[in-house]
Amino acid sequence: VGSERINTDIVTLTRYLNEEQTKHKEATGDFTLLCHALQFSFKSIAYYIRRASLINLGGLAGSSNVTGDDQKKLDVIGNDVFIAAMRSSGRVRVLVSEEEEEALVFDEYPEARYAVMCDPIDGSSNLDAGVSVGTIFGVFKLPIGAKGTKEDLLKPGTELVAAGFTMYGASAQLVMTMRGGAVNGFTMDNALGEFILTHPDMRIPKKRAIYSCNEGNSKYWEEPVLEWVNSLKQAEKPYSARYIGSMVADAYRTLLYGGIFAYPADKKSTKGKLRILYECAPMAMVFENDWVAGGQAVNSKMQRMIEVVPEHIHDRSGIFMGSYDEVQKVIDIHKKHGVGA
Ligand code: P6P
Repeated sequence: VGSERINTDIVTLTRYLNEEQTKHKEATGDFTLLCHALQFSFKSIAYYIRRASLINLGGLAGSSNVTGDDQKKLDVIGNDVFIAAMRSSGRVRVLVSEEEEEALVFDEYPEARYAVMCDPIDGSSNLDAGVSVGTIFGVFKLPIGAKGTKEDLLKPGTELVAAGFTMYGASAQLVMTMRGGAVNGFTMDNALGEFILTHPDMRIPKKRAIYSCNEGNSKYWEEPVLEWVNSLKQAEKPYSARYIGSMVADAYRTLLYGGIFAYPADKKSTKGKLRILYECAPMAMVFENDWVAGGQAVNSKMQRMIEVVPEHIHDRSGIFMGSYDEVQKVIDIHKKHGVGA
């Protein structure tokens, strides 16, 4: 060991959650137990993804999910792992998953007070190419007396009590935030089997000349979007283009480096591609939760993404999210075209 002392005061996710609970005198511990079940599902999915190519979990499972994506074997396993972890926690009443057409209601826990939505393995079409995929999740607390139906999830992101995502890259990176709290990043230490707090209180840079969108769709883009992208390319110092095609990977880079990620609604996908409940709303909470991280997230009508209410559990939206100033550029151009406030 050199002169510097090794940090032995490690903050694991488990410790962080337990300490957070002590800050809320009225806490019953239910939310903490739910978060421990979330933590277990991330560790378990990370395990399967890491072994996928070794135990032939790559490739298609031969089925397709409600939104028509070809289901990869890992999608199915990730979904099963997530559902089992939420159900067995005994703290979840109703669960919406990208992989399930209907909401799952856990009747065996009529007193459970939480509703969870998730995309167990988002970006899975990239799996065989070794591109980072992730789990995106959000948590609502149900009102007293709620029956636990899918309508309990048709709420704006402003009502989320927690949201975040885990990116399965070189190591598993968890980014999560709780209502009114900071955005914290945790890195999985495989030796310890623990998520370690490595990025406390994440703040997204106010601006950065990086834009992230699939320009293969530009033929279908509306005029304001075309003008916005062109303005970045023609800037005195042109922007860099970075697009991975896996939302959690593009989101994580944008959160760390700054810039903007966009998946606009367009003439082909008039409601957009990304799903409100388990992609757009959780990401919006991470990027602008009470403005803590300092970013912005808006839909294609320039409404705050976190205020948008889905019409059904698999409803979609356009989204622009990232550095405050970069999203403001989009808002200002749309305003010039009469779109938005
Ligand atoms: P495209 C992955 O399928 C996903 O849902 C997101 O993770 C990603 O941001 C987007 O779709 C990529 O879509 O049309 O660019 O391949």
